Amino acid sequence: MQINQALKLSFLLPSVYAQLHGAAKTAGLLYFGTETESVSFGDAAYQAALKGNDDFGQITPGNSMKWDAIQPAPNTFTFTAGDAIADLAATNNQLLRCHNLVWHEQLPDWVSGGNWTAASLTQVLQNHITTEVTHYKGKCYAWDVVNEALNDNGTFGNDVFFNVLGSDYIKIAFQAAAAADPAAKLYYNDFGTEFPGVKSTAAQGIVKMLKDANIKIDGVGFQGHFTVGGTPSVATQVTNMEAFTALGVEVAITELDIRMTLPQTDAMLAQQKTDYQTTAAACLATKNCVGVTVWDFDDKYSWVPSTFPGTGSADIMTANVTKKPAYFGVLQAFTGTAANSTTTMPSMPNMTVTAPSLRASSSGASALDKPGMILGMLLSLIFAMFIVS
Ligand code: 9MR
Repeated sequence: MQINQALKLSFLLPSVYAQLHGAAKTAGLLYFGTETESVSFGDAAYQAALKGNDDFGQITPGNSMKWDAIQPAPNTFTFTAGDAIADLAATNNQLLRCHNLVWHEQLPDWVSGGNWTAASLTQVLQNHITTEVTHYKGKCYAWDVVNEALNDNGTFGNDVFFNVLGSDYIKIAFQAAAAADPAAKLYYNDFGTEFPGVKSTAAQGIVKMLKDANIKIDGVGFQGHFTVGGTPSVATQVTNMEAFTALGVEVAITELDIRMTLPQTDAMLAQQKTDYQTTAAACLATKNCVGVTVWDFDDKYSWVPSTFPGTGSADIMTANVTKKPAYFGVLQAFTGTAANSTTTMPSMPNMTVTAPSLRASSSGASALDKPGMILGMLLSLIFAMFIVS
């Protein structure tokens, strides 16, 4: 074998790291991750994809840490399902985003239909948050403390918390969470806030309200439940996210999926690829956007078809764990490879030079500081020397 052939081959080896989480980290993000749930525990192909290949460095429980799962009856706490996801993250060495503490959905009737005074509901809210956050203390990179508090027109939703406590319930929730686990990043999480408008402005108002009251809030999550062809542009998403980071919080894409009207066509899959790439690139281009989470990676477990009948195929892999064009759209956003390529083997120059230049890294670390990349380069060198000798 000629030396130049050996060197060419050796450059392919680090592309083992060019899977989604590895590529996200190399580009300067903290993680690429996915929502998951225990319904998939017996699915060997899914579990292999979840933990293998360096695709997912972070997981979020879809349901098992929500109020109805954790405290279905007054003072009856059931952590079994949530613990299973926390244990999975630990086993797979994945970051855990914990989701969520206060939301008007998946809230048991004893809370939503209770006859509360401000004092009694405050006590219930504090007890729920303190007990749950304490239980998972040290395990959650972040908590979605309050989820979807806003209507589309930017006013507060009329749930039991707002009706009894006004917007103070948000302050009470963040204060309780901060006291129970000071190290966890505390997030406000919502949808329809991914682009400038009244709802995004109102979400910025929540950040300001907490900051003005000296209450800890660390981040804002943009869910990103988009439709094919309806994803805001990179510039729109970056401008929007920067309005939040300017307030002193980090941001993340927390529930990305991009649905289409069925049956799917090649054209829609191609547009979906562009849309995923757009959103991943927007996070990468935003200083202090820490990561991207998809709301499951495999169409088999998507919430979309049952909620929006006639639509689906919203995830980056098919129901039999085959990578769709959208997978490669995300990968290309992180590696800086050509938008029309579907290769899993981006070249070294693109990984080391192009991708980091896309992002003003909050950590200031260059791609060459990353352990995975260094290991990859060492492997390449050893491989090249072996072939040549
Ligand atoms: O994925 C969740 C699904 O299994 C539940 O049935 C649904 C109930 O509303 O919640 C889904 O997750 C939601 C998340 O917690 C908050 N943002 C919207 C998500 C999709 O509905």
